[in-house]
Amino acid sequence: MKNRSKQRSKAANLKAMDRRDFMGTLAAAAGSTAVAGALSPFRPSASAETVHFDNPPGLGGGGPFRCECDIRDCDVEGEIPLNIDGAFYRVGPDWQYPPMKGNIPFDGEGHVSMFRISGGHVDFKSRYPRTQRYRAQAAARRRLFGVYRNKFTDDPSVANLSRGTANTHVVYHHGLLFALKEDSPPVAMNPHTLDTIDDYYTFGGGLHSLTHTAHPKFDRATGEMISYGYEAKGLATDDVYVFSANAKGQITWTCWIKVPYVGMIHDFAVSQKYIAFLVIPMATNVERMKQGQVHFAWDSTLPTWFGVLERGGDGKDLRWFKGPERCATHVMGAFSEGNKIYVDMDMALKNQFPFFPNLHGEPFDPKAAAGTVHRLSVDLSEKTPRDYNMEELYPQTGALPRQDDRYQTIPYKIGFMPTSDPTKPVNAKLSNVAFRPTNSYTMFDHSTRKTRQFWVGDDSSLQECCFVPRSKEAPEGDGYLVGVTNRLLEGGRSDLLIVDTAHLEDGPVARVKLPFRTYSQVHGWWVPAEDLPKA
Ligand code: V55
Ligand code: FE
Repeated sequence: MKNRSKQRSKAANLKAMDRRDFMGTLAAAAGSTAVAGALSPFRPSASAETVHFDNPPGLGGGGPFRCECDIRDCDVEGEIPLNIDGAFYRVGPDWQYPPMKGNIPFDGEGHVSMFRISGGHVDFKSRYPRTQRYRAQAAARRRLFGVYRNKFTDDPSVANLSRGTANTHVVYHHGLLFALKEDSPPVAMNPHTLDTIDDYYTFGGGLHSLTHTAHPKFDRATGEMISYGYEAKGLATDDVYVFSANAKGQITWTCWIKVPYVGMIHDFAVSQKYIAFLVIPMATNVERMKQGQVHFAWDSTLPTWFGVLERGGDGKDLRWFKGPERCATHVMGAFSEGNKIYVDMDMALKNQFPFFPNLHGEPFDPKAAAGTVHRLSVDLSEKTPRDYNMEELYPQTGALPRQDDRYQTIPYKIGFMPTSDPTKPVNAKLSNVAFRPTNSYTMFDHSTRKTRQFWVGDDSSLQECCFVPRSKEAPEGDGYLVGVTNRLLEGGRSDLLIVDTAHLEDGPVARVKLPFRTYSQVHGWWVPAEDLPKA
């Protein structure tokens, strides 16, 4: 061995080494009993079986990605403005193991990625949060959890573990990156390394809810994070835990409230004075869960309920206002004026999720699932309103609305949303694409009700966008939109686009080209470099 290696060039030695490692890894990954004992220190457990993904359900197509990776200095086309310094985080479901039959895209393991942008350079990193679920399954080398938010379908060995996938949103507070799923407490990660710090974060023991939303809100003036958990005392409980954590992460205010019926409360609204919840007919259904089905079914016989309570109170002032069957998941922005609260959400007539079944057997209706931006409001000085008000603000259809996040909780006028413009062409080579791609980012100005539009072109589909202020004190909405797009003529290969909000119509100022198609994002978050802890 020694003699032979002397005769080899350095490069040849390296090659041989690579090959040996590669073979060992392959054998281990395959979990084949025939070779694993001989070549690899990793012995598959007795229950291991071959891992094979047979076209599992996913968001946006492309199949599971599963690759944790680091790229120093991504390929950039165009010029990244030098005033952009910070990190764009994103998360989405990315199956760790082949899912159980009947499972849905929303149950894949969360995979977090970071585009660290500074000095015109971009470094990319991605890691799976080490949830309790991820680690148990990695150790067993197989799936141990059943279908979406249904503990009745789990392997008995995981009965005492958190089911959280951390796949829905990433936000940053008191030095920690939180990967969030609404059925479990936050998973805390190191914002530089994406290493998992705590797989069940309770704010130092202060969190008395078994769940935590994916959509906390941030009050820039106080540094507070205002948040909640629904089904907070366990499966199908009608309890909601509402709380605020100060800039140091200490929980300083909490209250408990009850909902009229138990349904999905995916997002909420916080103004300076009030907190509001919308309960939608995506109802928790334990009976169906016991039959092996997912957590929710759409019950078209149910109304929506809009609940409002005062921030900082004991929750006893909570009032519920009724509305018709509607589906609404995300808040663009919210504010109060005197005793009035205004909440802007994308809203559709019926179930917007084809993979959550309709309880009464109605077929999924894509037309009734198209959402537009609505303004919900109530005047709390009126003694007897029974219904909340709603107004459709714009005709553009889309989902995943955002705002300039510096304006969370305060009066705002600028919103953003990925939209599908039916008047724009689809590339002729994409005649096989069954859906109309999300082809635009629309910017909404509520002060004029005027809109502006970035059209991505005829060959791409956009994921959620996130706003980056041009500078710390830049006017509302003045800056950049960042978001990942899939290049459909290149197998869906992913670019991060940077679009200047002052020149939306002119196309991206820079395009960060990833050498692969990454998993689809649910939500993303921007953190300015000055807010990050020292590395
Ligand atoms: C949403 C996403 C979820 C979920 C519940 O967009 C609601 C809404 C990715 O998981 O579990
Ligand atoms: Fe969401």
